[in-house]
Order: sequence, then C-alpha cells, then structure tokens
Amino acid sequence: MRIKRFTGVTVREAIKAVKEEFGENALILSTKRLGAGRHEVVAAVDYDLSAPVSLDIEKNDVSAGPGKSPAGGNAAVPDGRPDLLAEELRKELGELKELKRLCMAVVSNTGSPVSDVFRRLEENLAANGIDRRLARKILLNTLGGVARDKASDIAYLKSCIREKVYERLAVADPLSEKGVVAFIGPSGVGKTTTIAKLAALNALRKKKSMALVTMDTYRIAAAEQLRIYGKLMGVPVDVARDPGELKAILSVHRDKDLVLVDTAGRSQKDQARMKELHDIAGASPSIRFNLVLNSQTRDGAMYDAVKGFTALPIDSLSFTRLDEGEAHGPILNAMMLARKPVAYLSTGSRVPEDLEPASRENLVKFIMPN
Ligand SMILES: Nc1nc2c(ncn2[C@@H]2O[C@H](COP(=O)(O)OP(=O)(O)OP(=O)(O)O)[C@@H](O)[C@H]2O)c(=O)[nH]1
Ligand SMILES: [Mg+2]
Repeated sequence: MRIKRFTGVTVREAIKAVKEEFGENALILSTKRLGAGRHEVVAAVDYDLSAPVSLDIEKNDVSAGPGKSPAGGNAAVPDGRPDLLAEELRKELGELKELKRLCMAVVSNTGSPVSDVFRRLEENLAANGIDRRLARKILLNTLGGVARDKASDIAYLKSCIREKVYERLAVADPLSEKGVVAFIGPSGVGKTTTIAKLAALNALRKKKSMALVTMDTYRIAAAEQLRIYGKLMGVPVDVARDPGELKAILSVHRDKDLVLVDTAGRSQKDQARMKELHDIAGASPSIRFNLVLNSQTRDGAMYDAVKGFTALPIDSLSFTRLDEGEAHGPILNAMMLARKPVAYLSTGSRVPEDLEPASRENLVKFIMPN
C-alpha cells in the first residue's frame, strides 16, 4: 500500500490531486484543516485492508504549485455543479472514514482477510449496477453485524445483504385511491405505454371509471397514440394544452375513479419545459406525480434525471425496460437518491401484459439476482 499526504487550498483541491495521482480507487484516510486556506488529505492506494498500515507518508503540496485557486475561493468544478460536487465529496468522505473504521474493527476482531471478502461483495453489487458508494454503505451496514465465524462465508453474507436491501425498499400503488396521477420523465422512457397498460388493467380488468388526458402537444403523433389506446379500452381521451385547460378537463372528470395524465418527455436540463411541469403541480395541487425512469440508465445520467425531476413534488417512481438488461441496480440507486417508493415495473412493450406492480419481493430479485 502507498500512503501519501496531499495538501491544497481546499479539501476539494487536495482530493482532486489524490484522484489525479492515485486514481478513483484511492482511499481517503483522513482530512485535516492545517490553518487558514490549507487542508491536508491523507490517501492510500493499492490498499489491502487487512495488511498492517505503513505510515511512510510522502509529501505533496498542490497549493504551492502554479494555477492554484485563490485562498478561500471555490475551486473551479469542470461540470459547473459546485454544490452537488461538494455534497458528493462530503458524503464520500464520511463513508470512507466509516469504511476504514469498520475494517479496522473487523480485522482486529477476527483477524480475517476482510478486504478480499469486501472487494468480492462490492464487485458483485457493482456488477449488478449498484453505485459503488451505495454498495459500500450497504456492506458497512451488513458486515458490521455479522458473526465472527461467518465473516468469510460469501453465500451467507449475500443473503444478509439481500435482507438489508429488502428492508430499505419501499413500494406504493398511486392508483389504489381515487384521483389524478400524472406520469412525467425523460423522453422515450415509456410513459405513454405505461399509462396504456395501467388504463387497460384498471378500466378493463378492475372496471374502474377512467379518463386519460395528454399534455404532450409537442409530438404530432403523441395525442393520436393515446387516443388509439383509449378507443381500444373505451376510455375517453382529452388533450390539455396548458395547466388551465387541464384544470377544466379535470373538473369535467371529477367523478371518475382515476384520471391518468400523460406529459411530453423532456430533459431535466430544459428549464422552460420543467417549469411547465411545476405549473401543472401549482394548478392542480391534488395531482400525484409518478416519475418514470428507464432502468437501464446508468450512473451520472440516472443521477441527473432523478435530481432534475425530484425538484418536482414526486410521489412515486416507475421503472421501464427491465427486459433490456440483466443488471437492475440503477433502480436501487434512483430509489435511494429520490427517497420515493416504487410503483410499477415495466418488463416489455406489450400492453398490458408487461407491467408488474412493484413489490419488495420482485424488486430485491431484480436488484440482487445473484
Ligand atoms: N423493451 C421495452 N420497450 C418499452 C418498454 N416500455 C415502453 N417501451 C417502448 O418504448 C418506446 C417508447 O415508449 P413511449 O411509451 O412512447 O415512451 P414515452 O416516454 O411516452 O415517450 P415520449 O412521450 O416521446 O417522451 C415504444 O416503442 C414502447 O413500445 C419496456 O418496458 N420495455
Ligand atoms: Mg409519450
């Protein structure tokens, strides 16, 4: 293991230097404020958490080099999101400190090579698409309570992890109560198809009185797409061009058991179109919002989608395209980030067959299949 001390004007700057030299897998061992405008970060790389730690610290002072940030100022952040990055770094630091503490405790209690077990489990969770930081957090929570003689039993540890994940899962059915539910989310994720499936299940099978409303007046074929589904199911379909029209339409359908509102797919970066969604929430406060996400969306793209849309009053999440991949960890990533329950899982494009209400049982099977 190599251990080295990095210093910088800000912790962020010192961590940047750590990542540049040691890469993404560097383990942050400690951070310390040295004085006004100087912070120290001690980092390790190629670490074996069961090996004795060498304290042979090399020096590196990034604050002394050219191009340093002005003292006390915010270091430039490449993607222009200083707040998010600072929040992420704070979380990461906390988790890594916790990880170090736990590993020290496990090593001293059991003397077992915990790093191998930890790495194998972390790789397993990451291979299922679970964010590495979340994976570490789950491992920390799970391994902390494992009995000494079970500390290297991978199959047993996986069953403990599955239990921990299960405990964290939350589900909800927004259509179980009478009311209006709007489906929002990025373009092409499957909002309209999900609505069609739900309309078929509720109108045809459960005999509920329903109406569909589309607010997608951007795509020429969008209203037509919903009208065709509506016709097949004997459900009226209306078009609302703005929140005012939506309010009027909802008033006409106030006696219906369920009104499902389809919205145009949009990028969370499109401020004008995100504002329209805010306006819908403002005009009809009783609408419940379901955020539809593609379960195959990875890492930063999922993070951006969830962060962007949860600025709205989201009640629940749905995930589509579970048929298109084997790793469904991004569902857990999105759930933990949004802190919202999951409503529906879409496993294909067939209406209405390919839709399952989410349950903690089917979610855990999708998220941790092996
Ligand atoms: N494989 C697969 N395809 C799906 C699923 N859900 C929807 N689709 C397909 O994805 C395509 C887009 O679906 P839409 O329901 O139109 O998506 P949308 O979110 O309404 O799209 P926009 O309104 O353009 O934002 C269609 O071809 C659907 O048949 C799913 O779970 N799995
Ligand atoms: Mg659509």
